[in-house]
Amino acid sequence: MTTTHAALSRWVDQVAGLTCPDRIHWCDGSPGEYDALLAQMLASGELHPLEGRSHPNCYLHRSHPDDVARVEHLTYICTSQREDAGPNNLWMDPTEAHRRMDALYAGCMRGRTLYVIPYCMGPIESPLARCGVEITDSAYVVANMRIMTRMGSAALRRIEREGTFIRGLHSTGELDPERRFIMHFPEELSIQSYGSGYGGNALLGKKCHALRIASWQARNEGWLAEHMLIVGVQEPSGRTHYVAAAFPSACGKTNLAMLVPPEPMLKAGWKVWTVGDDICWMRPGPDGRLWAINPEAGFFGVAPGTSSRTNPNALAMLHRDVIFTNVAVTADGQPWWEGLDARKPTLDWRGQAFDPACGPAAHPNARFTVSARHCPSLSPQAEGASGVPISAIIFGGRRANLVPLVMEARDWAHGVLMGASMGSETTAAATGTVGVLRRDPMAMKPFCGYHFGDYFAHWLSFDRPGMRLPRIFHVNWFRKSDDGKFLWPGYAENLRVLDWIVRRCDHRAEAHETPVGLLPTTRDLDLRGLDVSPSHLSELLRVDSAGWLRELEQLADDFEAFGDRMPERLDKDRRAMIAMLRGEVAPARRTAS
Ligand code: GTP
Ligand code: SPV
Ligand code: MN
Repeated sequence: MTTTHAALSRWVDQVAGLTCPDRIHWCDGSPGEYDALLAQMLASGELHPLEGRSHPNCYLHRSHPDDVARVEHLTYICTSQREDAGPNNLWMDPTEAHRRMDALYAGCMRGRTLYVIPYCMGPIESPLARCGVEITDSAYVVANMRIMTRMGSAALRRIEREGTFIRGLHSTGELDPERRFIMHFPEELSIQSYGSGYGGNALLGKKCHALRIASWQARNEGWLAEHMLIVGVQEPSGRTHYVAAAFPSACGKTNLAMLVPPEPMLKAGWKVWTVGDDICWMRPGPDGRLWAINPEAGFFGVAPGTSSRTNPNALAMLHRDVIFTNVAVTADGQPWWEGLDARKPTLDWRGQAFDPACGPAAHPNARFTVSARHCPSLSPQAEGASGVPISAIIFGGRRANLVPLVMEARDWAHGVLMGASMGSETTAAATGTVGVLRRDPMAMKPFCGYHFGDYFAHWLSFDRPGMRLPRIFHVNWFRKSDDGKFLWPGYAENLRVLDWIVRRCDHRAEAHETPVGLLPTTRDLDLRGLDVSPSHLSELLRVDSAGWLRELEQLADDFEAFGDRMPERLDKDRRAMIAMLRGEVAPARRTAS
């Protein structure tokens, strides 16, 4: 297969001239091609077979031990003006970045195959979808891209029809952390990645295209590209509200996206439909609502913690047609990770005999790659060309202290402030220290392809006549007691919070005003059948004024660091909250809407 698209054909020739591959393969996305790739990787040892009766067509990939997560310290935005990348990104001059990358790419595919992967982010017929072409020398990347995107001939036909596409060039290189870069050129609509074969560093359709480059395009074109799951929350009446939620990496998006209602709510007729688990593209429709698609076609989910108790829908997908990365293996060849069950694995994620003294058996950022078609809760709307209308946007982080279980923003601007002030403890999804609190606005700190000040201003710009904007909420499933235990049971029980949220959207639930936002009391939540002590519940819904004053004062420094492009409105609202917390303005009243 080649192409009628002259510019694409020229680019492939030019990359081949630089990288000197032995072979060039244009990916058509067919089942036969996938099978051949798997067979080749099994032969080369890039994949290991798993037990075939319990896990048909499931394979294990062990990445290089130094290449197990995204590398934020090696990820750059290369714009002609440094200021456009903002203080939230590492920046490199595009000429310098190209010089470095060309040097790394020179001859790097000798002895290897150059794969050309045409792909579409979003349902292939959707006007909200966008295409790209990734060139890679990794068969593992091709196999993952086939699951995660609409890849192959149909995408190529769309690219030939439309003309435009994002150019992504990836080479595994030597997997040397000293020779590793993930470069983005938003002005050229291109991405260059070298030296990592892992997830978000190498599957360029995901974080590089669908967030960093897409967020840049979205700003220019009046839409939003966000690190959000999308779910349909169906009430017993049959009414479904679509909700988008931004939580940082490894903070619960996949789990919320696939939630199975707790027993009493299941019996009452509640149902949660999965549209997406990681990325959301939203655009105002003619009706003024935000319409959202999931640009992905599969899930690249965190394995540790996934069990029949926490996420039965995910577990149900993990028995066939899965690529596992960096999980452990049991004596009978089944994939295993911490939290799955009480068995003991024999091999750890490195492929060595498991020794509990040497750390967890599965890498904390071990992942599964599986097609969305296998998801038992997949929404019938997930393939819809026009997307789904969003009723509520939720922000949330991993906060052991201070931040209540749920609160609602007073208005859109206050919601933007809630998103901009999000903090979360770092996780194993990126290399670096785990468990450190950092500011992660809208869960986009690692993914916004431009200046955060401009990004917040873009968010604020949606508040204009004719728009019917979603309500904005903030949640925290991760509050801990003094003895280090979670106060809230989380997982399925999070539906009790979604219930309040969707009733708020329909003016069917009460809330009381506090300086930090609108909160429910225990009476406003449906807590029937829930086993949480009254003292824990009141702690979860308490507003700690002294703690919030400290938080909002610290926020001033972070906002200042974002520089003079920060919209004044956010700081004005921040100061107004401080005034309320100090009792200079009284907020307390009850509201039914
Ligand atoms: P990325 O794919 O990295 O973007 O992560 P994600 O946001 O999809 O996170 P995911 O749902 O995979 O959850 C990450 C970890 O948080 C897993 O170990 C989960 O078991 C855990 N987790 C998810 N939801 C909850 C919850 O409600 N409460 C608690 N305590 N843990 C949760
Ligand atoms: C994340 O880190 O937010 C992920 C995994 O979803 S990765 O694809 O590596 O970005
Ligand atoms: Mn993610």
